[in-house]
Amino acid sequence: MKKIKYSEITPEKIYNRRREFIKRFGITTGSLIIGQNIINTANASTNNLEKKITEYRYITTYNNYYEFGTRKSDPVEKSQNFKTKPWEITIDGEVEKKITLTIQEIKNMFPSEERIYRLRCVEGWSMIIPWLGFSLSKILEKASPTSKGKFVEFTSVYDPEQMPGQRYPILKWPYKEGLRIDEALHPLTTLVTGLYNKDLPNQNGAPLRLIIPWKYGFKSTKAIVNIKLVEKMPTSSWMRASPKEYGFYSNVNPNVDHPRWSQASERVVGSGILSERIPTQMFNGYGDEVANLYSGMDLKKYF
Ligand SMILES: Nc1nc2c(c(=O)[nH]1)N[C@H]1C(S)=C(S)[C@@H](COP(=O)(O)O)O[C@H]1N2
Ligand SMILES: [Mo]
Repeated sequence: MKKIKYSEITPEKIYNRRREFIKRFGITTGSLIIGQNIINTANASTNNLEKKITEYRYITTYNNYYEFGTRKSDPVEKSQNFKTKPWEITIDGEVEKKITLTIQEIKNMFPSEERIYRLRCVEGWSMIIPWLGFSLSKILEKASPTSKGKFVEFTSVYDPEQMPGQRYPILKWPYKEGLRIDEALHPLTTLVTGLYNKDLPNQNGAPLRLIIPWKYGFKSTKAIVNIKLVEKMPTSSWMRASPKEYGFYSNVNPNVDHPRWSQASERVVGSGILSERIPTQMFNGYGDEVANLYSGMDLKKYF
């Protein structure tokens, strides 16, 4: 076997060797990562994505994170000294039990598992990312939402000293997003603690971010500090900035164009020299799991 230099051992190499090991010995992902088996229903539809996982270098250098600047290279360049320790997350609002947990407490209480999901950005590109995380519903259940908790609002950290982008009014800071309670409780809605089997890099939203696989990427709030149950539909930062372009639902939908461009296809980041474009799928390919959340709704109106 060829000897590997330390400098060659990228997170991607470690990840691929682990997968090779899993394939050969038939050990499940869950048992290897966290010492227990998890039957992961949320992962049922992701198996066919495995072969096409986007390379680590693209996932971690081509980012949207306006707190660190609007260029794709800003997050990796400007977030490396961002402090994610100590870090607390509060779940409050319309709950019976308000809770505040450190990121370490969250990691201990809610074991992360691998979830390979496609991230489809509203700008028209996508990546397939091996996230580490757990269903948001797990942590919401602990707080016991009251019957008034009809929506969930997510808030990112506000720290202009560390986040140069927050010194400019590009968006209303802090970054906010929202989900309907049934969307938030759906098992695919994931709180992410890592990717490629490692902690989240700062540029991808450390220490805790969201991923909602059937919605455009901007719904996936990074660096979350507060999760609030609320009675009324929250106004997200993007809705506030441009309500005609960004709706509350923002489900991936090839039939509803952005006012300034088509949403019918997407460029797969890192898929060769002539970056491949593929047709965008309704609900980003997760329709079997989530279409029932919107039965009877006009998705052109509720975009
Ligand atoms: N706090 C915060 N969260 C954010 C953003 C942001 O600018 N600030 N950008 C969003 C957008 S537009 C996308 S496409 C995804 C990108 O996630 P990635 O960089 O991990 O691929 O993060 C989303 N979450
Ligand atoms: Mo995005």
